[in-house]
Amino acid sequence: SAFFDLLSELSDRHPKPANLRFQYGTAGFRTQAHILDSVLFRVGVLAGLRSKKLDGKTIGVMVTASHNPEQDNGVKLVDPRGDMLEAAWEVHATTFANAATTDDFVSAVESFVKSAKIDLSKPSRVVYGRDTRPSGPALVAALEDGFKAIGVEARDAGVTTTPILHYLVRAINTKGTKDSYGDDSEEGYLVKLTSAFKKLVAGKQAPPPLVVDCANGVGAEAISKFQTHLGNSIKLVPVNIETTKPGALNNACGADYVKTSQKLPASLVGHLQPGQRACSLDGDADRLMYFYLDERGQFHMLDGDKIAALVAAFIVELVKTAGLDGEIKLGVVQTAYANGASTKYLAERLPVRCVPTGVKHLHHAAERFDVGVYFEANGHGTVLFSQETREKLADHEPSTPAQSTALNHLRSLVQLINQTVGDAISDMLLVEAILTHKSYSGEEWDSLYVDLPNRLVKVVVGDRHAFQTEDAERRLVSPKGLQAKVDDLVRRYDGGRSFVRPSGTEDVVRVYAEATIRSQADELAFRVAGLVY
Ligand code: 16G
Ligand code: ZN
Repeated sequence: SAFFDLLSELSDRHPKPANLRFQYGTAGFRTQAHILDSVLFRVGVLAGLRSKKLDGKTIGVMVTASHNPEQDNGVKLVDPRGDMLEAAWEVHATTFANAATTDDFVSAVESFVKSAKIDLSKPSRVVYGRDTRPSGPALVAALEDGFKAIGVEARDAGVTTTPILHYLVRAINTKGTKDSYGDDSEEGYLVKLTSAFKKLVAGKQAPPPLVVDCANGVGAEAISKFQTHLGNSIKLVPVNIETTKPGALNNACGADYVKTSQKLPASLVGHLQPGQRACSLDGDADRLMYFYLDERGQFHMLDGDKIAALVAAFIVELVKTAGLDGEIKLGVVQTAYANGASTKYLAERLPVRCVPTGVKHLHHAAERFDVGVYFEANGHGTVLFSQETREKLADHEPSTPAQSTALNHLRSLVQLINQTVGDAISDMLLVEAILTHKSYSGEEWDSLYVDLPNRLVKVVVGDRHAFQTEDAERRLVSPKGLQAKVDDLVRRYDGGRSFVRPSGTEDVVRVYAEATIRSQADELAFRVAGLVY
């Protein structure tokens, strides 16, 4: 047919490199940019088919490799509600990407269309964006060829952050309905979030300026647009904003650098004043890490766990003050990497659940609560308000001025928080609003609880798939007998905790350990790693 002829002709322009295997994993497809051309083309085709399958609902495609090096790139699909691609379709993405030739690809599409019962006469719509990577434009061109092959009505969101793209998808699909998520434009997003922030801090003294490390990525452009809308409600001081300087992206800066090296972004060394609050975004602005230097110039980091503690405690308090205690069920979702001290702090205040690593697991578990707070220690997270809760907040009649104020704050939080996915800038404004309400400095926020010393080690093994876990990755079921040995070691350390899990993004096994004393946490990690090796 004409459809498959065009598909075949365009596919020929994007041949798959031989001897390479691609996998749609937790972060979509992600690898060195120069081998991704065929993958982008095929993802364009798949996005179009997914839209047709969902009756023309708009699908999102984001081209980014987030915190990874500049020479990498990647691509991820976004489902109509703004959340991640349904897991069942990850397999189809992988199948498409690995078809060896154009003929193989076309027949893979043909048989998929049949088995998934896709009506090719349906409309298909996609909105797509990319980060600032130099490889972006060429990869987007390949993606657009994929759209062309399917006849997609494609909307180019240009260079944008991952969370803005997720927002756009949800806003487009809810446009004109009672669930409207906001105007379906970048301007709509900025207005929605910044007006909510201004309402939350109205009448309060603006905090001292906040230094924002933009990782030399797309967050830099977003931050400057935010500042325009925020006026003098808060002063942001963006640094690492060189989005066109070769090699600068995520280099010695950004949320991942700060978290893994537990250091200041290199450009801030000698420049950040003691006590001054600062935070880092990652390369696509969906992760956030706060930090400050104490009086002695010592570095302190406020990671995703600290953000979860601050945010959850604040919402618990507002719900109580609003007179909605008992009516709204709050909960927190963490992974095994959450610092034990954060879990203890949170569990004293609300239910805490632990799930396997990866945003989709956290997001789904958080949806089970009326208000679900989820954060990974690495700084990715958000808060989800269920439909019923949003309606309850909108309709509830307060009976005192105090109740009314708290209720209005909760309503503003619903607007301020990007509920489609973790959003570093939305989360940053959330943190700033809470610090303003509490008149907390970074140091006071930090003292909510004291982190247990911890250590993360990666171990290169023959076959990481031999390592299988249960209980949200906290225990090994195979290799047989290994968990008992880990347990044996852990028992010998005061406050000891350790787990072993295969990485989902690298060919390694990760070992995490914590203990009451620094040297013991290190020792435990290295001894457990010794068992794995
Ligand atoms: C991916 C996940 C992230 C997780 C990380 C763990 C998403 C969108 N991203 O980047 O949430 O923390 O993988 O990596 O789910 P690992 O399996 O190599 O430890
Ligand atoms: Zn990211």
